[in-house]
Amino acid sequence: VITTIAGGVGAARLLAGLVQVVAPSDLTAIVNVGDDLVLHGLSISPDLDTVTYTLAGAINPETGWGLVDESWQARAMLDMYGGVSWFGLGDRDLGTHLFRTQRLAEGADLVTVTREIAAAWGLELSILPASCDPLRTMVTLAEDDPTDTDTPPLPAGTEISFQEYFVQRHHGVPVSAVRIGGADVALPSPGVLESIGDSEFVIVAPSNPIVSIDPVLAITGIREAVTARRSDVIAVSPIVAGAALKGPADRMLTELGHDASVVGVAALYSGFCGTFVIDVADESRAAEIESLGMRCIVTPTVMRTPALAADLGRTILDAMRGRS
Ligand code: FO1
Repeated sequence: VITTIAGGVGAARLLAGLVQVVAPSDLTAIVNVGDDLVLHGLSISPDLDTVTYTLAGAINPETGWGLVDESWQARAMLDMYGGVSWFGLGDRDLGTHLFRTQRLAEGADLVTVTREIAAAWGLELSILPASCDPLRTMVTLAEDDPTDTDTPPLPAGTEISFQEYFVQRHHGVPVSAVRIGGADVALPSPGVLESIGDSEFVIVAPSNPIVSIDPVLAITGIREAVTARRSDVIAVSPIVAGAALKGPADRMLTELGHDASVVGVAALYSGFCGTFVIDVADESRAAEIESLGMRCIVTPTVMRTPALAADLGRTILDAMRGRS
């Protein structure tokens, strides 16, 4: 088995490449749940759903989240009532959250419910929430955030949830700190530590290091389990030529005092990761990465098409299987 530590869109694309080159039943994805939220009384797990929908070929290709062929009647009703509609839940997607919420209320754990959802989509890879316990990534605002049409103003120093930062405030306000709420008491889901320990190798997907990968590693025992496999851990940089392909990873790195470059990410990962994959655009930085004690692989990493994602998957396999 090959285990991938995953956030949302970048991880989902890589997994969609890997299933083209490895038997899906040999793949396990350990997925971030720090972005999860309860809204309208519903348990919503965006990264789990992004991975599931992408591998099912049902993701909305324009947004990278939510379902294709979506309609928005429920959201229109919320707008009519003056309800909470900043977090866009399409009608089809709502069915997933209704099912998850009901099954959790019946006493099923998040591993079971995630498996049921993946099975209904016909997926053979194993998608594991990093924890079944509540984990909440929280963001502290570095500056006053002025009001706009639908969000109230907030003073610098206010801590808000990840989705309030990412979606409600369009990740447009600088941050001064990120805290993974609940990480000190959350336990890894059943099977997570075993999967990391027993895998042929572990892939860290090109996801946001601070709000996608770190919330997984912050759960009791996971960072240690990954570190114990350091020489069998390969990470793909989410930063290419100093910029994030999607989302605020580059700005967040800078705001939190890191270098928004492949070298900055490699420095964050060097303690638990032995091989680091960078894009050809960053080739000139390879020696700096090797000076951190990591093997550096230079290859096209931008997964614009499923074929390019498969190529990246193949490069990762060759890099980890072709070692002496
Ligand atoms: N992202 C947005 O930018 N706006 C939304 O309204 C939104 C709704 C949403 C609903 C379900 C879901 O699974 C994901 C959704 N996302 C939305 C994406 C989500 O906020 C991000 O993909 C992640 O949490 C970051 O990895």
